[in-house]
Amino acid sequence: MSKILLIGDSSVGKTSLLLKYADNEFIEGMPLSSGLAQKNKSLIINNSIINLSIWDIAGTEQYKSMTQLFFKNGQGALLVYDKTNSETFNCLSFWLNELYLHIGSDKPVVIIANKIDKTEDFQVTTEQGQDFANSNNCKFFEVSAKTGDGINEAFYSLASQLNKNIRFSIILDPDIVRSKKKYSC
Ligand SMILES: Nc1nc2c(ncn2[C@@H]2O[C@H](COP(=O)(O)OP(=O)(O)O)[C@@H](O)[C@H]2O)c(=O)[nH]1
Ligand SMILES: [Mg+2]
Repeated sequence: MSKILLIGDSSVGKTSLLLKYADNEFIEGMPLSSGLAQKNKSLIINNSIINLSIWDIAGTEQYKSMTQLFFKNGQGALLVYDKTNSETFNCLSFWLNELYLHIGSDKPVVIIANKIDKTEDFQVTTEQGQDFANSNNCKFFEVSAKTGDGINEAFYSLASQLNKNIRFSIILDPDIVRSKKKYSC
């Protein structure tokens, strides 16, 4: 089971993305949630099953006390902003820094621009989002928790990077590296 985190400013649509992805549900004007939510979802990548445990956090007052529990053993994250609210885009660096502090800078992060169904209200261009993602070595997806557009692709991307990380950690296992050396030198 790989624990992945949904993170980003309040109201960007983190809980909506979780509900849409895990349960195919969308609630218009969803009441503000608080506390931790968690859902499991499995997907198949290259013939192997990846089990995701997806964690969502809400509520600014409670945020601090739940921080440790939320981040603990996080293997990667979906960092979400709202394409119709540039303030949430401007906070991406803050959240990225939080992630790196708590789960390490070696973990995959996918940047998500949500609410692309609200085409009249865009405040952040695709290029701005893509540039931010590129300069931070992250993949980038534009999605809508309302229509479902792009969501599977975003989660699949993160899951496949977790897969690679697992492979890397096997390849880089010092014992294996040592034993390889023994035989090849
Ligand atoms: N139109 C539209 N509204 C959305 C979308 N995602 C979330 N919302 C709405 O935005 C508000 C905040 O969403 P929520 O999931 O609670 O955000 P959170 O605070 O990040 O968990 C709710 O009223 C949602 O119904 C989306 O993709 N499109
Ligand atoms: Mg929420």
